[in-house]
Amino acid sequence: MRARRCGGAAWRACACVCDVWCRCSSVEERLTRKVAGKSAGRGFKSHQRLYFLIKGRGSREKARQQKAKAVVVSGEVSSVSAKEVSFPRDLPRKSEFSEWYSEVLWRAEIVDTRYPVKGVCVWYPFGFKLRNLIYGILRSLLDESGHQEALFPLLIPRSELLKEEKHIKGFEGEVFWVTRGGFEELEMPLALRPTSETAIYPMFNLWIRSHRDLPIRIYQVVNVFRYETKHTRPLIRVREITSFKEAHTAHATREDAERQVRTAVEIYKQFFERLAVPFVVTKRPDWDKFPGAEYTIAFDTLMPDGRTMQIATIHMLGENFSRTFDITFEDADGTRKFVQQTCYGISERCVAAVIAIHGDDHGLVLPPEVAPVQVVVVPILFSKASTAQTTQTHSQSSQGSSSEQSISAKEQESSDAESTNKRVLEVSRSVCEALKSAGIRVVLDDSEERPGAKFYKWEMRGVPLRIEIGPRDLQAERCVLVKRNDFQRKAVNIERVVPVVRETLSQIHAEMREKAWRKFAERMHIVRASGAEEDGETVLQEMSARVSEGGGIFSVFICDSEDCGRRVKETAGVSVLGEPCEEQNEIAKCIICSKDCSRKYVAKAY
Ligand code: PR8
Repeated sequence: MRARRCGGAAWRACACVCDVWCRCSSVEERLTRKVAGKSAGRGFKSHQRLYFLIKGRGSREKARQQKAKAVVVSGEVSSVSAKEVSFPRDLPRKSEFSEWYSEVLWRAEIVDTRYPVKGVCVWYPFGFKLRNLIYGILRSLLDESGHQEALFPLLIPRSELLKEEKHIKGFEGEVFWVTRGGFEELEMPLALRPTSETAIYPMFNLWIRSHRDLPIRIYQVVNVFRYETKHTRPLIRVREITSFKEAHTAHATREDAERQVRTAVEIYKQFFERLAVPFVVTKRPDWDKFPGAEYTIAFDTLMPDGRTMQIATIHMLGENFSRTFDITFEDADGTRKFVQQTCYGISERCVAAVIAIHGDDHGLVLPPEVAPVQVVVVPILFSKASTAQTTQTHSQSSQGSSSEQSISAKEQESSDAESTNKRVLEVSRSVCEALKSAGIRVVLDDSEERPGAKFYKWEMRGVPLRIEIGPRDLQAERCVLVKRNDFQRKAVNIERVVPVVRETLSQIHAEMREKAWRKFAERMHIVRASGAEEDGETVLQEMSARVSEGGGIFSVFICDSEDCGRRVKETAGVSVLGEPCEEQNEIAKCIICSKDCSRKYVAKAY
């Protein structure tokens, strides 16, 4: 039976262009099914469908252009042999970032975008493990600094959501509404939380009575929904943010709330350092702050295409929400006061940043601390064919003659090869066990695939370290370590494998961090101060040219006004990120209006 073809977003995203529910869930499975001529109960008849199955998520146009190069251009699926399949060596180069990014997401099994709702995706188990390891760091940093994890409802009554005027003004265009329950219209429509201030603060109103209840520092990791109208992109701009870590705090004094803002900045710095993700920290312009905040501090990183991505924000709410939700406490002197509040958030963009910043032409490169598999052990065995061939020769010759002499030298070789293979496997297993006992996430790949295919698979998944053990290594009692970040190899005595692996994993982190920050610094452009109006024009032109050459972050004199922010966007295509949070003492003329001002970072932003 022919399956229904998927429509809308799912249709565009569908890897095999057959139907959205084709269930070819993993890369290997797709390949196996294709080779076996099966398609999970769905018919892949045309060569073009097969092409998509092999090649993945290219556009139809791309498929047409490359058809001449396709592995199979006609005929039935079952006629394809595994050897003929060029998949999956054709990952787009990282320099074609957009294509590379979407290919890597499914080839490395991070998320599947075929779910038939625009802007939402499904985490594969491997991707979810990566996500959980990353969020594990965040959770431990928050727990260690006095935060407590809680969980609030997804649904927010309309009356609560509308209470804070500026907040709702900022979010009204992004809210998904639940208006019916079964057959009945709801008396009070319910919003799917776009963020949880208006779910949490009515409860703060009930929980906070006295100064002894303060400070409160809670966080939750939940899904929130935002009806994004801009182009959606997996993990980067989604309508269901599945991994929204939001922290909310309440304090007795302004100073304590300000201190909390600084603490949050420090927590986020540590978090991104552990992911080896470089960033700048800026205070957003007043016209671009979080709806309902007094001010917003943001972390931005630089993506490979030269655009910045906001990866975290910290908001000083002051008394804006506590006045609206009447969150008061009795101070030590008996007076009633409004609490001072802050909130700060991070989404799955942190996972996107890790993928985008460290990945290369071979796929993911993961920082060891968050890699779901930190080490893969690949035994290099004599091929099955070479061991089986001689066995076959033996049985044939035994049928023809019973002579003892028919046991050839080849047979001897075969049995030697088999016992060497056995030994290689034993040593590989023991290396694995030793690493596992040392708390290292290790996998032994003793599957039937050839070493090249295994290398490819684990490189795509960003496994930081590969250990190869082959027959020659056995004699020398060593194994070979291959680092994913630079493919450097080194031979290590098997006895010393655990400490050397540990050292090498930390070395990999340090090297990844150094490389990421170096590349980041290379794309930070300090634009000289302008003295006159003509200078401003030149600066805008130069910036505009640089943006199209490769982007980056520009440090430039521009004032705080929204008009100047809009002008710079129109003329040079860059947005104002904000004022760097590090100390600044330089003042010069705004490149647009010539007023005195401090430096701001500007960039083409996601
Ligand atoms: C708050 N309230 O909500 P924020 N897809 C992926 N990530 C996103 C998206 C999206 N559509 N929109 C925002 N983010 C505050 C703080 C509770 C916690 C990411 O703040 O609206 C961005 O990285 O600034 C953003 O910095 C972060 O969520 C927090 O969202």
